[in-house]
Amino acid sequence: MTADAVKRILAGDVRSAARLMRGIENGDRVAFETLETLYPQTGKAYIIGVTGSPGGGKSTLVDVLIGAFRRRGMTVGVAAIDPTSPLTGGAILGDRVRMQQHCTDQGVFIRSVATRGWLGGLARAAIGIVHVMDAMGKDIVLVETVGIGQQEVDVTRLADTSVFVLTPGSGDAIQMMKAGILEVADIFVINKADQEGASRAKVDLKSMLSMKNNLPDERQPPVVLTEAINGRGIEELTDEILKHRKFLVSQGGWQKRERQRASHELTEAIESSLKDYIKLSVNQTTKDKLVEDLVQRRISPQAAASAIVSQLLRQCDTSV
Ligand SMILES: Nc1nc2c(ncn2[C@@H]2O[C@H](COP(=O)(O)OP(=O)(O)OP(=O)(O)O)[C@@H](O)[C@H]2O)c(=O)[nH]1
Ligand SMILES: [Mg+2]
Repeated sequence: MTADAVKRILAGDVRSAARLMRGIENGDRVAFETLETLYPQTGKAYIIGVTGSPGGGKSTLVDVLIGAFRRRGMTVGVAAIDPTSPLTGGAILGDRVRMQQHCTDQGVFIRSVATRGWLGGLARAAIGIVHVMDAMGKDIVLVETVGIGQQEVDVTRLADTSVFVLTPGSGDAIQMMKAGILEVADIFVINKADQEGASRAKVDLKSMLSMKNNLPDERQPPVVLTEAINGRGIEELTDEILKHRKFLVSQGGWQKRERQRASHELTEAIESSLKDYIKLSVNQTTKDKLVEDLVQRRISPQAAASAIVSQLLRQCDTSV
């Protein structure tokens, strides 16, 4: 990408940004180089993660949140991350349709991110796409992911405020405890509050939260009831998000999250560089021979890996 394209992205140009994002999704080297040029211009956007179980209403919620932030004069970027296989790409289409009402608004940029098969690639692409939206000058970047598990924890590391969405009577609570969500989410939303059991779910969740081992000055995450389909509770949710931002800024927590994010990204970058290095450096004949040894049970996978790593380290030693 040219210096001109970088300039256009910084000025908020949608087409250049979309092209760069496509490159990032495809793992294109040039795209990642462009991202490096943009990196010094990032770090200004406020990143909000929206996670929760499938079908809980995250996209509908994001859609109405876009409206709420726009009414408060903020520009918004949305990265809807779809970890499902390309064969079941329905969710992406659904998101596009659902958020279509904003497609003529210059202050909104929506992008679906599909995986290219492996999770590490998804995380890397998602972070890259958030950086591009940040560089475009979006005040708020909303990141939507599906599922309960490790992935939320990862997205939480990426977000300044993480919002966890559950529904009445879905039995998500136990899963959440298992996945450690209670510890990492900043705001809980019980969406589909028009359905039975919403107030009960709120009481249960609040009592679970109060049983956590809170430090005396630790903030209790609020629980907000919403009906995303008709916008009920959205102003309150927006207020809570902005309140959390204020809290982070006043406590120095924003810088702390920025630091965590940078550290996480550094680890990812090291791992991905090492993977690339290993792919390029391990001699195919050596690998084939070790595979044969494994098949014949002459060596264990761990011992084979150690043999390769020692060889790589020796190569490094002689090259410096
Ligand atoms: N009754 C009710 N239905 C809702 C509400 N919010 C969303 N829905 C419906 O729930 C369904 C799923 O909504 P989505 O916004 O696609 O949910 P999601 O969590 O993004 O789904 P995935 O991304 O596929 O995991 C849709 O049919 C919505 O219309 C709500 O407040 N009340
Ligand atoms: Mg969705």
